[in-house]
Amino acid sequence: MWHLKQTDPEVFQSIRAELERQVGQLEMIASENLASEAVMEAEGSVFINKYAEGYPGKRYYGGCENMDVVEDLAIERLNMLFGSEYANVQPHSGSQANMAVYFAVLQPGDIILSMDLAHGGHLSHGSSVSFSGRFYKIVHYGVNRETETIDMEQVERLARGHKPKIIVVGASAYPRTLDFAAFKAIADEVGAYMMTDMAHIAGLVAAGIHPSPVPFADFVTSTTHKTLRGPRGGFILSTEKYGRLINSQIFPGIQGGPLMHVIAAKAVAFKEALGAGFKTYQQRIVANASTLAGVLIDNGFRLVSGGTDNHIVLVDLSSKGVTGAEAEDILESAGITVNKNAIPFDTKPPRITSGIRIGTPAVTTRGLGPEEMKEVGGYISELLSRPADSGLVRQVRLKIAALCKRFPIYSGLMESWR
Ligand code: DSN
Repeated sequence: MWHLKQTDPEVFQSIRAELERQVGQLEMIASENLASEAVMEAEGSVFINKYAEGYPGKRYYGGCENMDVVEDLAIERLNMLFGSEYANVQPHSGSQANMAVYFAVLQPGDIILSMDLAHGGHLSHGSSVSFSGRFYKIVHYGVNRETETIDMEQVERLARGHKPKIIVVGASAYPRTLDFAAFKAIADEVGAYMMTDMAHIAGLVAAGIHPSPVPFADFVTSTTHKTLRGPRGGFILSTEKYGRLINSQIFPGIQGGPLMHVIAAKAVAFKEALGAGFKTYQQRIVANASTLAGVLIDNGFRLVSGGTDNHIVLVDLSSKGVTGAEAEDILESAGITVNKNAIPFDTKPPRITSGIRIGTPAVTTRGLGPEEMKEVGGYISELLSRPADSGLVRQVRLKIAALCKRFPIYSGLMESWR
């Protein structure tokens, strides 16, 4: 990184400090992961210089032959990964993937039936502070107060009563399996489109660990950087029938030039996901989350829905005398990064919350397994049971540092950023 070090020492120093932070702590934010060096090389390549508005073979700029090769590769690999007919790999993010689907099939004021953000949904599924809540009429379903799993009777009742134009299935803080067939039956009954936003579980779906929405949903959207472990970005899957419509809504509908360096990195990540070790990796993510959940329950913590089927553990801290915000700070001081998260029916505001969301994709990428999850779960339990004990924080920090040394990441990068 000689050039950056010479020309911009401030930015060089920030990136090196971030590398050291990622190397020296346990990343347990459920939506984050550790992309491979190959993915990062593709994203940091000369593709960053190129405009390629349009689609392969139909560009508005000259010199796009290498762009076409890579975008075609990304599309082919993505369709192979999910068994889909059509893919668009240009969305800059999951929100823009969702926006393109809404723009494709909805008119302003149409009704979207989606999961409430406060129960684990997502901003772009109709939150009043997002474009989705400003352009459309939103009806929310949520989880059952007892089971804390999606209340399918409520979904059915709301769908029959409101006749939504689209039903959105997907969440950002839901630890249980989604029943796509049940949603599809409801969507068909009321004549609604079905869109699944599988951003969180895309890696699990690719590996066959979570049922696939592809056979059921008219549109499947996702990000590429969560369990799928690619660069930051989005994509849309559908059938050929909707291909032209979706393409035109992404470009020129809501985006200009595609980020071709990111599309190159997506292609690399999709190849990795098609590779031999990916299924085992996803199985280990789920096994690690399950072990962590078990340890927390054994230590007296209440988990939303009582456990997990996927990569997410949502912990209710309300009986522990510590808020989600405080827990996030304590764990971060000890070298474990998580995020505060509302639990269903939370009485605290979003910046405080009664819960934390813990995820296992990144620590599993590092190589931690169930034995280490027992160790880490023990530290989390101790820290949150004795939140005022600063000596304990220091002790755990040293243990986490030792664990990180045992499971190193980005060793080559550490050398090149010295
Ligand atoms: N912000 C992401 C998450 O943390 O789940 C969703 O977009």
